[in-house]
Parts: sequence; C-alpha cells; structure tokens
Amino acid sequence: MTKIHVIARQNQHLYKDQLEEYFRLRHEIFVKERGWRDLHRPDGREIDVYDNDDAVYLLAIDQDRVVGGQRLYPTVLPHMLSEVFGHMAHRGIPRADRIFEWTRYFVVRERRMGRTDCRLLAAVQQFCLEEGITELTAVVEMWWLPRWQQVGFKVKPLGLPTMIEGQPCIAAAITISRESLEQVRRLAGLRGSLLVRDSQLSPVLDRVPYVAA
Ligand code: A1S
Repeated sequence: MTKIHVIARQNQHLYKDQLEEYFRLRHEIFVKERGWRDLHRPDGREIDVYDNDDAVYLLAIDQDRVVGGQRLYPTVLPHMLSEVFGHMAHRGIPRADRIFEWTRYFVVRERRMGRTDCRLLAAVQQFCLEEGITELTAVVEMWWLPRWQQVGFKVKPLGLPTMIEGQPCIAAAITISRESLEQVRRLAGLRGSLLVRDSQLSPVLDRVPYVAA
C-alpha cells in the first residue's frame, strides 16, 4: 500500500535511494513532460538550491518505489516566492516559522487516477497539522484553483495572475485546517494516518534554535 514518508535532514540518510529516484523523476516529469526547460540538468537529476538540509519531502512510496512527491521549505529562509516570484505577491510575501512553501508536486504517470494525488494532498494537510504549520504558500498554474476547491483546501490569492512560460499562474496561500484534511480524506475514502515518520522527527521544532541563532 502506498504510504507517504516524511524525509528531512535527520533521516535523509535512510532514504538515499528513494531521494535519488525522486530527483530523477522530477527531471523526467518537470523537464521532459512539462517542458520546464530552465530546470534541465545534464545529469538527469532535477535539483535546485532549495534541495538542501532545510527541505522536507513527503514522498509517496509503494514497495520501495517512489510514485509521487512534494517538497516543503521554510519561508523564513530565502525561498522561491521571495527570490524568484516576489512580483506575483502583490499583497506581500507571507513569512513566518509556521509558514512553509510548497513546491515540486507530482504523481508518476501510471498512478494518475486521483488516488495517489489525494493521498499526497491528505498527507500535506496532516503533516502540517502535526507540525503546527499554519499556512503553505505556492506559485501554481491557474488550474490548481478548482482542484484545491474540489478537495476542500482553503486558498487565498496573494496577487493577480501572471504569465510564466506562456501559462497563467498565481501565487497563493493555503490555510491548513482539520476540515480540509477531513474533506480530502473523505473524498479519497481514507481512514487513519498515511504518514510514515520517525517519532523523533520534527522539522519545524528542530528549526527554531537555528532561526534564533
Ligand atoms: C506545483 C504544485 C503545487 C501544489 C506545489 O480530466 P483531466 O485529465 O483534464 O483532469 C485533470 C486536469 O483537470 C488537472 N490537470 C492535471 N495536469 C494538468 C495540466 N498540466 N494542465 C491543466 N490541468 C491539469 O487535474 C486533473 C487530474 O489530473 P491527472 O493527471 O489525470 O491525475 P492526478 O492523479 O490527479 O494527478 C494530477 C497531477 C498534477 C499530480 C499530475 O498530473 C502530475 O504529476 N502532473 C505533472 C507534475 C505537475 O504538473 N505538477 C504541478 C506543478 S508543481
């Protein structure tokens, strides 16, 4: 059964193979399939400056195979919205310990039937609730808005739509809530937790001394 594994600085060493597969899948999907040419790398691994010890990955893994993934990154550090897409957040860039940026979301082609997608969406809500993360920010193509509405995510735009590589895109903030988690769980027919996580692992709390330093 597909579970969503939480991978952060403290347990990355246990997931070396899966992270390698995840970076290769990102290249396959974002560069080759979606045509985001700027992300092309000769080694076939889509990795950027935010793939570092501060990133948290929620990977959908089925029998050791990565079938989907997403990345969270602290907004108190320089992140994509602050460094690259700041002009899209006309209302200002939300930044706080409890606000993370959400990027690099995908499901492998063979699993695009909604089920893995719902699991990843439920996982991000559950993980954020458990960690006390209150909000996620993201820059997305406009078609995400009806998708989020359908699964009960509470979304507010941070600015007006802007064209990126020929696609209308928007910066948005998603409020984390138990109701959203329950709604996406209901839609997906999910009961109980999907997350596999080290009980000692708390990426948000672990960051606090670092931020204060
Ligand atoms: C940043 C994202 C942040 C959240 C972090 O009937 P359909 O096929 O039209 O239904 C589709 C569409 O409505 C819509 N959709 C999916 N891809 C679209 C696209 N490129 N343009 C416009 N609409 C699109 O979603 C419906 C269901 O899609 P699906 O692919 O058949 O199935 P599933 O399982 O829901 O998977 C959706 C995702 C987005 C995960 C999958 O298509 C994927 O991994 N795509 C490639 C990666 C990607 O584009 N990620 C988003 C940017 S990251």
